[in-house]
Amino acid sequence: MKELRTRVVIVGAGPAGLLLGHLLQRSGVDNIVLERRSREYVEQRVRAGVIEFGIANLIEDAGAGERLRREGLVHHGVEFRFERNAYRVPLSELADGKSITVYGQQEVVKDLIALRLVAGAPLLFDHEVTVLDGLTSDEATIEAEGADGKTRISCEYVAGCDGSFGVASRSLPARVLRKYERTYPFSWLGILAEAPPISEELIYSRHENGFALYSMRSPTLSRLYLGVRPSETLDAWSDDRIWDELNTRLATEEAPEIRQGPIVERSITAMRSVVVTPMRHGRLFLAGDAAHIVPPTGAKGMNLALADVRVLAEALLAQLQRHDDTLMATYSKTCLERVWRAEEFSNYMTQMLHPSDEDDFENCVQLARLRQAVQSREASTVLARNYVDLNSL
Ligand code: RFL
Ligand code: PHB
Repeated sequence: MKELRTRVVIVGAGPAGLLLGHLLQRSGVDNIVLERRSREYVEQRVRAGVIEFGIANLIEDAGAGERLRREGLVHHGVEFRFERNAYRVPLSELADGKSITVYGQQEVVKDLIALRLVAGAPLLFDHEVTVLDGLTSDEATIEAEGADGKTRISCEYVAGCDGSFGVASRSLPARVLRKYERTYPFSWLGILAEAPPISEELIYSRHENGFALYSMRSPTLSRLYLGVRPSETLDAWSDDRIWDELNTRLATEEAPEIRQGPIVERSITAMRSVVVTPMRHGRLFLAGDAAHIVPPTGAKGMNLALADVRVLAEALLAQLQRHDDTLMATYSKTCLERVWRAEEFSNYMTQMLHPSDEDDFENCVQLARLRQAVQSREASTVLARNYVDLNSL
């Protein structure tokens, strides 16, 4: 077995783990990032696309925003469609001039990997962490398995940035762990299509047949989603059926039909809300999806993950450089207040936009909520502020 030592072991090279590794490295704190997948896999994994105002600044301040600023699409509004009408919520006007940036999560990941490789900092792909030990003793140890055998690393702290169902959250002892969960009776079928977007802004639509979302990645790539039943599989969704359903659900009196193009990626994702507490146990800190999942309707998952890292990097640096552990002591509480705000907003967006198959009372309430969201300045201001910058409010 190979034996290594470092100050912080980071489990997972998603946006959370990579940003944390970079922020620590930049301040002179040695760390090792371990990722169970290959570099190609994590760089191609299509996921989030909306970056909040304050999180785009965080990425830029970290020195990783050069391509994001050049290629990211800045949006000042978002559209809601229901009952065949379209309503624009002027995000920037309602949220102190702030905007969102549409830039793929895998592009953020590529940018952070490139920075790390230039710095020559250790980033071990194809290494799966299997054991976390010594979390409440003088030294933590982790074990990872790779093609070249096993590696054991001793360290002062472990950052569990290993996504949902990861080994890190499973290492919290049952007596301290509390998990809050909700599953929704929908999944999202997402596609990436080589077709120019039909709109300059995102469109969230509620139709009797279900939810639809029009998003994009670039002037030539569209990203679209359909709300489907959790039991559905991709075999039941031919390309024609996907496009027909998108056209039906996004239709208004005036809107043009969607531009179709080759579908280059497709997947179905279940919708869940999960919060794992506490986010710290001894030498272990959880960040990102390892600690919490939100349904994607609020576009908050990656933003939440990076916002955790903003707090965690500061807390670790205070301890490792100045022996000040006050920020570490409050890490879990500080993050969870924001996490629950994001859970609430994501739940609100989800419940407002996904019609129920069974409950017509619920459907009428949803429409009342949507009308209020787009017609009342107070309601649309709350929505806009949360959508644009919840994690930095
Ligand atoms: P990640 O990105 O899942 O990264 C975790 C990494 O850990 C690795 N790993 C391990 N490595 C070593 N040893 C082990 N034992 C390991 N176990 C796991 C994994 O391979 C992986 O590389 O978590 P992170 O960094 O916390 O980032 C969270 C985000 O990925 C997630 O919240 C977002 O993608 C959620 N999300 C969205 N978030 C937004 O902010 N805006 C959006 O518009 C948005 N849209 C979405 C989304 C998620 C979606 N899906 C597919 C879940 C749309 C969708 C459809
Ligand atoms: C995306 O572009 O992938 C996206 C946008 C908004 C969401 C979720 C996903 O709410």
